[in-house]
Formats: sequence, C-alpha cells, structure tokens
Amino acid sequence: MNLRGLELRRIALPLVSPFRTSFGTETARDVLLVRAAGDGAEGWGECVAMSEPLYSSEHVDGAAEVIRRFLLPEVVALAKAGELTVPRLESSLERIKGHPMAKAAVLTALLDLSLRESGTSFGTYLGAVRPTVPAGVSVGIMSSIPELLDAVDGYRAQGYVRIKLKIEPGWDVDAVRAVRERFGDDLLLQVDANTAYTLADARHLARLDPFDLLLIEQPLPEDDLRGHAALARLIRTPVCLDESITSARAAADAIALGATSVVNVKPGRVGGYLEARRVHDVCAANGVPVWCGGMLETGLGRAANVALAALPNFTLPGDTSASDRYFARDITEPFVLDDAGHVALPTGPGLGVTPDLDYLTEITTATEWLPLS
Ligand code: NPQ
Ligand code: MG
Repeated sequence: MNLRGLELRRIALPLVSPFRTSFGTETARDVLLVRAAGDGAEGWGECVAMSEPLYSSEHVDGAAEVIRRFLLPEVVALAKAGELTVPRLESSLERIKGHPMAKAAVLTALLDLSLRESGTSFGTYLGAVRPTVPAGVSVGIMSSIPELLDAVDGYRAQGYVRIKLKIEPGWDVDAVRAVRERFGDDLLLQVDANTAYTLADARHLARLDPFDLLLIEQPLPEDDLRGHAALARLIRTPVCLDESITSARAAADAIALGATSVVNVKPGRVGGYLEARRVHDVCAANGVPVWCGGMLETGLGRAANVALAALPNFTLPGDTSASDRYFARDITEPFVLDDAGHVALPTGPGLGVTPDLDYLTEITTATEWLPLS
C-alpha cells in the first residue's frame, strides 16, 4: 500500500425526517470522512461519531483532532518503516487509548485502499457467506401513537422485514402494544432504549414481556454489565447490548456474566471491521447470535456494514436499511431494498461504491489534507 496522505472531509447530509432517540433529535448527519490517497487508487472510511457525545463519549470535532494529532503519526511511522498494513496499524493504535470511532475511520479508509488495489471486495475479505442481507429499520420516538403506526405501516409497505422501536420512559409499553395490536404476532419487533432506564425500572420493563419482542437493546448504562445481568433474570425479553460492547473482550465478559443473549455489532463502536469480526467470532463460539447495528451511515459506511452483516453468525436482521431511510440523496449509489426486503452486498473491489464528488463538494463543510511527509 503506497499512501500519500489522508484527507479529512466533513459533510452535512440532510436527513429525510428528524430522528428522535432517548438521547436527542437529529435533523442532519454531520459526518467526518477519511480519504486515504494512494497512487491512483483511494480508500474511504466514515467516522460514525455524532456532533455531540450523546450516544458514546466520542464526537466529531474530537475524532478529527485525535486523527490529526495521534493517529496520523502512527500511520506515518509505519509507512516510513515500510510496514504499513491494516493489521499492523490496528496493533500500533492500541497505545492510543479509546477513540474507537476515530480509529475505525482511519483503518477502514486504509483497508478500502488496499482492497481496491488488490481487487478484493469487503465481503470476500471479511468472509461473507450471503449475497444479500435482510434489512430492518429503526423507528424514532414520535409525538403520537397514530404517527408511529403510520411510520411503521410505511416501512412495512417498503418491505422492511423487522421493525425496531426507539423507546424511553413514557414511550414504551403503549407504543409496543399499539404496534403489536395493529400489525399482528408475525411482525419481527424489537426495542432500543439507548441506556434510558435503571434497574429500578425492571418491573416496568417486564410489562413488555407479553409482546414477544425479539430483544430489548441497551436498557441500562454502558458500564452497567451487572445491572443488565440482573435485569435479564427479571424479564422474559432477551437483553441485547449495544453501547456496552466496546471490544471482543467486552463481548466475552458480557456473555459470561449473563448480561447479553444477543449482540449488536457496530464496527465504529469497537474500533473497526477487524475487531467487529472478532466480536462476531467470540459470539459465535458462545452460541450468541449477532446483528449489525447502524449509525445513520452514508453509502460508504453502509457498504462496509452490509458486507459485515453477511458473515455466518449474523442471524438476525440488522439496522442495514436502504439509503432512503435516512437520505433523499446519498453520497454514493444508493442502497435499495429488493423484493425480499434485503439489500445486496456490493461486489466490486473494496467498499464497491464510489462517492459522487460533485455532490460531496456541495455538502462539504470543511476539508483538511494531512500529507504523510
Ligand atoms: C443505535 N442507531 O442503535 C443507534 C443510535 C443512533 C439506527 O438506531 C446521528 C448519528 C444520530 C448516529 C441516532 C439506530 C443517531 C446516531 C441514534 C446513532 O443505538
Ligand atoms: Mg442501539
């Protein structure tokens, strides 16, 4: 891999509608892209951090600063030694603590560059076993139940095979009951609390038991593994961790404690696609099914997620929605649902999608060139 430098590009991509979760409402996606410039070829990585540290501790300005001040020098050192490969860089980056989303963006840009150079697709590299993956959709908190039912109806009409409702105290049991009553027992349905509850809410959350949910995602704080284990013993709905799963080791610990019986895999949260594959592997070894989460990715991040979601232990539909779930216009060729409610893995080299440079220019809010020398 012959790397000339990294370009940091910040874009503001409008959302089709505001997305409300227990931690806030987003109206546009503020995305940091990393472009790895080689000789001719280039690779792209998307940083999934939000503008503010509301989902996890990272945020976009912080990620950009970490990349330019702390990650770039590690890239430079390996390149100078003629030892720049993605696995080597991943180990070098271990001395920089935390910042998995910043690391994932850089590692993914370099992985994309090297796979484009060798003509290998992300899916082939990661070990995909399916050409398409089932698409679920995450439905934000609404201002009324009729509005929620309309939204779910629309997504079902589009072909989504699984619905995830965002919940918080005051928007949980009634919303789930209304959706279950309206759409019937066959609908694959799950909920995501993004840490909005405490263990004292266990009796309340047990009121979700009759609705046959696939899982409840991250009801308690990120660092509360024992709380999740205790909650799992008090409710029938399977507990699935998202925010808490920061590495393959954290996944193994959570499983050993009985804190999670399903795992949401998000590459940005664990520091990239190599660690995401290790999370998949450790869950598979423990008989724990996984699914691919989403962070409102553009077509670049979505391409990599869809490839990951085609690994064998991804046995539940992911938040691998079509591009138009979030964006009227994506920055790459859009991901679309097929007749079975699946999205197809790109088959070309690397991510297999290309950003539209004219559109990128239109929505770019800042760029910065970080040369290797
Ligand atoms: C989750 N995602 O599973 C996240 C959380 C999330 C698809 O539900 C801007 C950027 C807004 C990232 C809102 C889904 C976001 C975001 C929610 C991530 O917990
Ligand atoms: Mg989640």
